[in-house]
Amino acid sequence: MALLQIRRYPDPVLAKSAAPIAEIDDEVRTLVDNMVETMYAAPGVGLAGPQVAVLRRVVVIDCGGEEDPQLIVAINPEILDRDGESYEEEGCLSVPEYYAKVKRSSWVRVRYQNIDGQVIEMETGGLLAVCFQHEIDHLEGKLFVDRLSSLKKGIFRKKYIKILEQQQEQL
Ligand code: GNR
Ligand code: NI
Repeated sequence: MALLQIRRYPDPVLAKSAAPIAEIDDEVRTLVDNMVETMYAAPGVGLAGPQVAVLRRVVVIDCGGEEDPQLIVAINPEILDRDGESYEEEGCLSVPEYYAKVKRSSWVRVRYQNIDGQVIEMETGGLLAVCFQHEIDHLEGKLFVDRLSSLKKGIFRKKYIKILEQQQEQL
């Protein structure tokens, strides 16, 4: 297994849409193993292909926490249905040190293939529903900061320039 480099905004790969996975072969299985390792090492509760510069429709999620890990590997994930509104603080491994509340659906029904190619349908709410929406956005080249109001996006840009500058100084 290997740790992958997580791309950060404004890396252009994060704005591209990812292609469906036609066949779950050894290459896909190795990618998934490396994404899982990278997500846990970060640490994060999710990771999508484009964040590691792989423009394929694969996401890994674990909203279970250290005590009770609940790994989900979702290939070609789709949101079939959604309902309600939630407004929770989000962060992103590709947008370090910036957090903001984002409007999402509070309930989703999703469909995906697991690592064995079985089609899974599941309904969920809470953090897991937010995570599915956040990760599937990555597959469309969308980041949570793209969902902020234009006023908040302006504030984000100013703050983020400073965050990046500070990180440069630390290198
Ligand atoms: O680690 C992560 N935490 C998080 C918190 C609230 C809403 C979404 C997330 S996903 C994020 C990891 C990540 O960037 N996935 O793409
Ligand atoms: Ni993210």
